[in-house]
Parts: sequence; C-alpha cells; structure tokens
Amino acid sequence: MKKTITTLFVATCSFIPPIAVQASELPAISLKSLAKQSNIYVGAALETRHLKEPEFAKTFSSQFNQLTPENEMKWVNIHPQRDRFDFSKGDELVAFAQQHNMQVKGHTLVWHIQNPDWLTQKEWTAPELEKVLEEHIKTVVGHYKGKVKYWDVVNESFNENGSYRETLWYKVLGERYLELAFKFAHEADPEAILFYNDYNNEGMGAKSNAIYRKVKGMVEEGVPIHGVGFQLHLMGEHALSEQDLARNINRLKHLGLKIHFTEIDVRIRDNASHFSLDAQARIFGRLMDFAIYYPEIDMYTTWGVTDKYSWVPGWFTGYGRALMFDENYQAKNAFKAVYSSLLSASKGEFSYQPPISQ
Ligand code: 9MR
Repeated sequence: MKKTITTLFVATCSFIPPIAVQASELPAISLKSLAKQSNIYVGAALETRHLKEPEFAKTFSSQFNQLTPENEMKWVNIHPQRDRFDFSKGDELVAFAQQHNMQVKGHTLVWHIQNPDWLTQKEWTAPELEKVLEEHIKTVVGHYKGKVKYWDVVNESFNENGSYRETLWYKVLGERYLELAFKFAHEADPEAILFYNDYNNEGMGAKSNAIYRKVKGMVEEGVPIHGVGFQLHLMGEHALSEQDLARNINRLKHLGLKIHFTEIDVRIRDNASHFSLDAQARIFGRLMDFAIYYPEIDMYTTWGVTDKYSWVPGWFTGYGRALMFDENYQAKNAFKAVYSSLLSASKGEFSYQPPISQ
C-alpha cells in the first residue's frame, strides 16, 4: 500500500524537468509522516494571514508538523507597550498548530530587530533592563507554557568576525544577557527546550567559533541551553561545504547540544536557468541527509512555505524562488529531493555519510 502510493510521486523525484505537482496532487504519504519515521520535525515559518489562504493552509498542514511564527511573537508585536502584551496572533498560530498536531518553536525572545520604540528609545540602567528582560521572557514563555515546547531564546548575538554585536542588550548588560535570557526562560517553563539561533553559523569560521566558545561556556556553567539553531539562509549558486558543516555539528553535539535547521531557504537569481532549481534541490536534499544522519538534528524548518510569501525578494534584489513550493503551490525539485531522502531512510536504504563522521 505504502509503496504503491509513494512510487507514483517518487517517479517525479529526478532533477530533470520539474513536473507540476499541485497541492491537491501532493503525495498520499506526506513529508511529515516520512520525517516522523526519521524522528525529524519538518516545519515552516508563517504568519496568521497566510493561513487564511486555503491553498496555503492545506499545503502547510498536510506536509509539515512544526510551526515557527515568522514575526508575530517578536517584541514589537507581542509586547507593543511596556505594560501591555498582545498574544492574539501568537495564540492563533498556537491554536492552529494544536489542531494539526504540530510542534511550535517560539521566535524570538531576544533580538536587536523588531523591537518596540518604548524599548529602544529609552536610556536604561542595567538593573532596569534586566528587569524588563525578565518580565518579558517570563510573561511570554509563561503564557505559552505547555503549548510551545521549543524557543529561540537569543537570536543573532555575534558579528561575522566573532565579536559581540553592539545591541541594546549587549551595550547595557554585557554578554551576560545571554545567560540571563536562558535562565529566565527556563524558570518560566522548566520543560521548554531552549536554543541560541544565528545565520552564517553552520560552517567553520570566526562567527561559529565565537558561538561555540560561548555555548560551551554556558553548558559548563550549567546555564539551561539545549541547542544551537543554524538558520541557513543560503544561495543556490554556492555549494554547501559538507565538511565544515559536519565539523561544526560534531563539536556542538559533543557538548550534548541539539542542532536545529531553523530558517532554511536557498535563493536563486531571477535570471538563472531552470538548472539552478536542481542546484537548489541538491542543497535542500543534502541538508535533510544531515538531519537524517545525525540524531542530534531533529528539526528541519524552512523560512516560509511558498515562494509567494518569502522574505527573500524584498531583501535581496534580483533573487527569489528560495523555498520548496513555488508561487502556485507546486512542489519544486527541492521538495522532491527532501522527500526522496526521507523516503530512502524510511525504506532502510539511506546511505549518505558526511565527509567527517565522529
Ligand atoms: O521573515 C521575517 C521578515 O518578514 C521580517 O520583515 C524580518 C525583519 O527583520 O525578519 C524576518 O525574519 C528573520 C528572522 O526573524 C531572524 N533571522 C533572519 C530572518 C530573515 O530576515
């Protein structure tokens, strides 16, 4: 039964001419059910407005089992005034996730972007800002206790050269704002699984070294941090360095940390040929191979569902088509590559091994 249904779909899983697969023609065995067999959540970031579109809601709920709020749990939206929280949108997303048996990863408790004016326009003393941080984290994490299991606690603390980003948090509280944030989140929900999240941190380099040093220090001091997120906003024209990715994963896993792929998208030049979709698919597929190979990687999240609503074209002029579904909700080769890796794992035929495996 299982084999017959999937064979129909897998026949289209080559890297040659993309065959249109409408959302209504998605494989009977969903991506999420295959991923579950490999103990991986497959997720996407989105906003409440997207769920109002039936094709979106259908594609998302049929294929994914994890949800990250793209914007609606960020400070500017959830904490618009110092003495007022607005959980309405966040609650809607959590309700949708519960209805569809999905995990939620809260995003994000500390960042330097999308903060309200009341927070950024005031000169804070260290004790005042620590109190504000504590109130924010404890109120938000407390509100979602038992409903949001995973949190991006701190997002993007480091510059490319490994120095600390000069954010409000760093300037007033110093680097201990990270320890404080994890401690407050853990106090609010001792069951929650807490992550540090960043971009350009998947390989080896000054930034990932700095993150490694910091999380190692926190683990050794008993700070409740449980994992590191690699955002993975990538470019289709750049090959993935599998060796570097493996080395970085290995050192983090030896600290006892989990690794999540948190914001995957692979952007393509607008004028690139259709072969670029194959290069993109290889990256999506290889990332899933890593997730299958390493038990420490149990979440594979794309930063959006469809190219129709991706943040990419608005931020990178001349680039787009970064996700697994195109603007018409047709599954791209990227989806087929991810599906095909999961299918081979479910059949016991998975054979990928990273270049360095320890
Ligand atoms: O996708 C988000 C976009 O809608 C917002 O305008 C933007 C504001 O900076 O944030 C985007 O999401 C970011 C995420 O929260 C953190 N990592 C980078 C993501 C892409 O910018």
